[in-house]
Amino acid sequence: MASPPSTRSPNVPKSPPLDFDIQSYHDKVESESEPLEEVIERPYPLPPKPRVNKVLPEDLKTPDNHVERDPRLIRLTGIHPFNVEAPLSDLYDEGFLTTKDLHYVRNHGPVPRVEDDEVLDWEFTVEGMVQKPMKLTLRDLLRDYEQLTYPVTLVCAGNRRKEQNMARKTKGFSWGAAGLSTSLWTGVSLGDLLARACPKRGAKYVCFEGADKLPNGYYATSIKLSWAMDPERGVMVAHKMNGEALHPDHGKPLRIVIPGQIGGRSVKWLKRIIVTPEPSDNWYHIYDNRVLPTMVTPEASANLPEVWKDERYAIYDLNTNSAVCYPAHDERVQLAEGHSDKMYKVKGYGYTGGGRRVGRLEVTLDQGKTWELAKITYPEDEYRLAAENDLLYGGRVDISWRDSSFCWCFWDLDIPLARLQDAKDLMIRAMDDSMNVQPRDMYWSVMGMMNNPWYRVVIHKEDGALRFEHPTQPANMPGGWMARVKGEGRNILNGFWGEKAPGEDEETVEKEPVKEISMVGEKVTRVISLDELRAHDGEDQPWFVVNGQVYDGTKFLEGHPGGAASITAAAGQDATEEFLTIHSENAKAMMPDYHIGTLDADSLAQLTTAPDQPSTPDKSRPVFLQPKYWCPAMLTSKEKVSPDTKIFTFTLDHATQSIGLPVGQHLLMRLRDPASGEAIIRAYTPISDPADKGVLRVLVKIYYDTPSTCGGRMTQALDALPLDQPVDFKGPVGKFTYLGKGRCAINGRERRIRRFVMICAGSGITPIFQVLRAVLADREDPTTCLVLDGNRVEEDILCKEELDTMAVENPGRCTVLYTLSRPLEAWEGLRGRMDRGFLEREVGRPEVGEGRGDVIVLVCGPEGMEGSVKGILGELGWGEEDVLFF
Ligand SMILES: Nc1nc2c(c(=O)[nH]1)N[C@H]1C(S)=C(S)[C@@H](COP(=O)(O)O)O[C@H]1N2
Ligand SMILES: [Mo]
Repeated sequence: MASPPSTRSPNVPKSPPLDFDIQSYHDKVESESEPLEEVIERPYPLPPKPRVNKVLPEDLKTPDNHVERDPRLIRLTGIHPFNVEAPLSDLYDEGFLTTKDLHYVRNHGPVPRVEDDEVLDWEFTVEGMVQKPMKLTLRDLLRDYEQLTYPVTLVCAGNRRKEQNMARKTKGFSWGAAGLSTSLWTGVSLGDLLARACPKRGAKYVCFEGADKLPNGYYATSIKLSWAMDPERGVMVAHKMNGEALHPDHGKPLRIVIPGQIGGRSVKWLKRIIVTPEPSDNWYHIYDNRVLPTMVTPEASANLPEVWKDERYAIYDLNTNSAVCYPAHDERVQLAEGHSDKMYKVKGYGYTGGGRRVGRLEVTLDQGKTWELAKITYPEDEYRLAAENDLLYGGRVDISWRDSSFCWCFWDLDIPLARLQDAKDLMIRAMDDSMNVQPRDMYWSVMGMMNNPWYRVVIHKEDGALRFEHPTQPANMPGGWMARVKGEGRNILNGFWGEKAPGEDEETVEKEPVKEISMVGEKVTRVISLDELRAHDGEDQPWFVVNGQVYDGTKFLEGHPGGAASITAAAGQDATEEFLTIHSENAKAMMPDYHIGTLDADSLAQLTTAPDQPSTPDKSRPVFLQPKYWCPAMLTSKEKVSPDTKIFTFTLDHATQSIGLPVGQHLLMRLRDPASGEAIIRAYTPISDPADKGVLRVLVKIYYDTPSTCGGRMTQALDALPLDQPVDFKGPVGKFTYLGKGRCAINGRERRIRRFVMICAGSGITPIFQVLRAVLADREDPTTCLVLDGNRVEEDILCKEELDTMAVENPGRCTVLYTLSRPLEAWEGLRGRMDRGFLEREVGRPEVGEGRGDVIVLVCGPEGMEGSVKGILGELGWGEEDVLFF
């Protein structure tokens, strides 16, 4: 009888694995496996012959320009990062084992580059709560440990997510039903490795960290130590896939492979194995691969760090799932007269998790009233027949001792065409040996993971033929009954796949109107190349791109509320992300007027994948802010200055680096939504002194959710951000600059003034404060300032101490008046809102004659306040050119 790998007796490796006289790891692979394959009759399948691929043209401009790929793969997240699945029929047609060519790929970022001659020297560690921490190379792993080879199906937790996205948008991209693949993996039992390191008492988890550095750190996650040590679980540290060294997309040179669990735990490009008492605290462990409760909306999830961190919502074992592969989507089957007894073989795949096994697969043709058992085949079982000493790719295959199942299975059922013709649809469901059965209805959740309702294929009868319609097509590909039903205004989640419920009256169906603002000019047909676009990357006739459309920003230069700088900063560039996150529906509705053409497809691909900034921004540069690209600064402290306001301090690249923000201008701050990775961008004016170096301080009022209103996405995400995390900045932007001694620049035009009236409310003080401080800091500046600051209660007044000090120290030049709408009795200052009476009294009418134009009113506050101030000042005779809104 064979025995499991020697997990608990680490010092006696079973078969001294490969007698390694390592010349080249790659030569080894060939010389070892090929002759054997010819000689031995193996009772189990071997992988199909892989193709020889090239680096694809679309990858050349990306950091993955060293990775050879198969062009059949469908890209799910644009060109980069590489997230792909094969066309479902192609995947099925390869059979039980998938080649590297069609194996799905899930890369959170660029693929680490490892040359062939570096592979054997690849170092990794086993550290943390172990008695013997180890640092070893792949060479050591090959030489000192027993090698194993067995098939494992990897499945991304997002498999079939497109269906969830159709029902209701989730925070994940749209996988079809081909987000899974099976390979023969060769490597070492993780249990063997850990046993040699001797985990200490109290150790409960094993964390894995990859070499891919991502926006929120290295990719890492964890599983339970007991699983890692259990031979039945089969967790492997793998260095070969289908007999070849790992393909770069699949972890070259070393990865974890965890059978029965979601792919997300199988860390690629493995650098560290860390034994810990707690689960991983890595960002990707917390904010990815979770099924949050179904009522948590995408918006709410952004501000629920405790919910994300709740281990009960982390996914480990896969759930039960299945899909139809044939008939394929849009397949047609001719119905020949008199041949109604003809059969069609319906077929597909099934899988489940945790080493369990699919025990039945059932087909219904009447929407679940009756079911029929399909035939199941389990090719994985053929490997259980391998001879005791069978070596494949240098690894022992023998798994006769193991009971668990690690792979997908196949099902098929012959159905008379006549029956298919009579049916509306065909559905499949799987049940595993724990009797976990796929549900009829989807469990929708924020990340759209583990989607596994009955897989439904609609049957259409057209011109003497049957046409089959799958639920969706991957990525943004059109097609599928879900899109069709949705387009008819019906609700996919009504329990009847969006069809009319029995007894339902057509009238009662509420249509969801689909409303989107068009940003393209109807008559615009011009096709624009990247070269033409790039010719307009300056201040003269700036062109920019949103959603692949080209806009001419020239006419915006003067009137743009964000100032000319934000247009010229976008010139020649793809501004989609910034534009869409900053602008209102109204702004979007104005866009057709400025639309001049469409970027051709190649140009767009180049533009959107070109790194938008130097890959290593020069950290020694004297000025932090860059107008054309985002630069990160570390959040190093948060200081509460009022019940809902904090000062966030960011550390710049070095102690003498200046911020680079002219007085009166703003910067853009970009955060990633913790859940989706979606960008959130807002403009802020820092509270830092422009002369400060090495740090940037931003005062932010946090708009918390209340029972009746949704708070601010940006401010809550910033508040939730842990310390020592990077935040991106870009700038400056803004139409107003204070040049000193009464000189201002408005939209680039200079103007001299004698007096500022500064009207603000709440955190609107920040841009005002910036200008006020600059005026007063210069003893020779004769400009006078009147600050009118409106708030609800005294503790809402921000920077009050600083403002009071400024007023006391500059009696002739600075007056600060606070007014409170809900003051306590003890309040001695002004009372009431900044209404007409107040403004008439404190600001008055503009001077006429000689003094005209000597005064500028700066206004900053909530939208409602700015609107009413604008109206009142207009009535008092102030011209538009004299009142500036931040
Ligand atoms: N280092 C690293 N490991 C990783 C990932 C990653 O982005 N970086 N993606 C994970 C996810 S979500 C999945 S589904 C699998 C996909 O493995 P594959 O690309 O080899 O199919 O890798 C996992 N391991
Ligand atoms: Mo995944």
